Amino acid sequence: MAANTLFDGLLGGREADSRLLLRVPGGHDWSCAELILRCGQYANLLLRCGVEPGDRVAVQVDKSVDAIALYLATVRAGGAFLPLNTAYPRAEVGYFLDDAEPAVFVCDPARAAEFDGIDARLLTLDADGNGSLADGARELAADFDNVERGEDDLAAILYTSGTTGLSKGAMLSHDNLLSNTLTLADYWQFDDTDVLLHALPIFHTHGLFVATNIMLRVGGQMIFLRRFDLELMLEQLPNATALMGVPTFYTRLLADERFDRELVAHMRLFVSGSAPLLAETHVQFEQRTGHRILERYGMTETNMNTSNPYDGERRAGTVGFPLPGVEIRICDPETGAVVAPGEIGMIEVRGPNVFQGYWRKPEKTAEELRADGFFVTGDLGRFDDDGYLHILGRDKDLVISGGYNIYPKQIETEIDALDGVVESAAFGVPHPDLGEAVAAAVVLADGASLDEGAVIDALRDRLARFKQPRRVFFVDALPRNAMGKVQKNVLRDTYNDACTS
Ligand code: MCA
Ligand code: AMP
Repeated sequence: MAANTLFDGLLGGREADSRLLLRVPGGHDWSCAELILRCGQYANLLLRCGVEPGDRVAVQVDKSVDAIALYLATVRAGGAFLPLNTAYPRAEVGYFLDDAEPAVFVCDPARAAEFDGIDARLLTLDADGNGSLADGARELAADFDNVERGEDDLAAILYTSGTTGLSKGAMLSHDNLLSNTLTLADYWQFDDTDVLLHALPIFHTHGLFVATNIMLRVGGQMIFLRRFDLELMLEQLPNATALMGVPTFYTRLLADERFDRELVAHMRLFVSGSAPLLAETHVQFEQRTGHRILERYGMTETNMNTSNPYDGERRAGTVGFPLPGVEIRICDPETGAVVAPGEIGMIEVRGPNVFQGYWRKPEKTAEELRADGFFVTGDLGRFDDDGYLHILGRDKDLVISGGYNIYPKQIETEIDALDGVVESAAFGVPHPDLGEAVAAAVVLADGASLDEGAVIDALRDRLARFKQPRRVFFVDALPRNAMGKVQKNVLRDTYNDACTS
């Protein structure tokens, strides 16, 4: 069998492993062997569809075990897996299809008509595993001789927005993903006795490359929920040993009195990431459950960079230490020089986890990936005297809402395009459930009569719901500094309680 770094590292040689891998409450439970069989059929279908090494397979489907099989099939077939948030409307998906030029695009059957006439081969897959993907694969052999792929070959492209407002495809190699999986599985002490309650979406790093890859690698089980559903979470927590989530998971659980010490007495680990976990949530969680949440820090371009320790002190409000094999330095954002110990600066990362660059954007890659291999994260931080990394802000203009990253520029571009709008500024405001939510300040042309509802309505087909402003304010002029730059901090202060009062 030809070597395929990522697939071999996650599931290699386990074709006969009949242990349960994925438990789907109310649905079918999957053994490891069954997953590999389905994956083999999908890989055969992808080759029939003409997928060649390095080709992109773009996927916008609901969370399901079949979607995991499709991810693994793409990797085995030598392709680059390109998952897309199911919340993206046609207009947003169009950008990704144009930019990535996938050989195959898989979407929900209910949305297939929206994609009539696209250049890629169109297949469908619904949340229950039905659609033309399954139909086409059903008669195909499950045996599949992996397409040979080495450490540096492309395994996935994940889009992440930039300050320009347009998303860039972060190219992740087989070894970027596998090396991080091995490091994390070891650092967090996962093994085949673990049962992970999996409620994250699988179109982002956290749910796919952290949670899923680790569990595939160690041969533990996942209880696979379609989404975060509080009742199901409370029902399933007693069956799990570990949970990975964004801070909203933890604040929602804490808001329910049934979430108590007894319910999670047997749990081994709670991991939080993708957005800052408030120190008060950390403290409240420990008081309620006796467990200390383990917070870690990562990015689409780098997978995971730092983590609080498994055995040592998990320090609230910090993201812990650089992971083994990962180097972190703090630099002056202007000059790039390393700052004095304890000083605040730009967080830069180097290691086997750091991506290969942005898809077809060498100039963007050169801006963010230094010649010596350090990646400029756009996050500001400092190390404390004990070596814990604190994230203190962002140099990049970014809103993190419920763990989803939203780049204001994209929202501003859409609002500015509306008739009657002179200019706009989008910014984050505190939100009790989502951490932050998007608000916008808009300057109207003389005589224009747009109101808040009309602006939000106009964005409905243009932007995913989670990116749409929760509040829109009309102003005579945007606050600017002497350089003419919009002062988002002033807007944030002015409208600080827009989503809390
Ligand atoms: C849903 N809505 C949102 C969000 N999610 N709005 C803003 N931000 C969101 N994150 C919208 C819905 O469309 C709906 O709109 C309304 O808010 C309420 O939806 P609700 O049913 O409460 O939402 P939900 O389905 O329960 O989802 C909330 C959630 C979910 C559980 C926090 O967003 C989630 O699973 N987030 C995880 C994101 C994640 O995996 N991030 C990792 C990225 P309406 O009411 O108008 O219909 S990877 C990453 O960041 C890095 C690499 C890392 O370090 O991990
Ligand atoms: P993404 O755009 O999805 O790659 O998200 C990466 C960004 O999420 C990072 O650059 C940080 O700004 C943020 N992030 C991830 N984990 C944490 C964390 N534990 N604390 C604060 N911010 C985080």
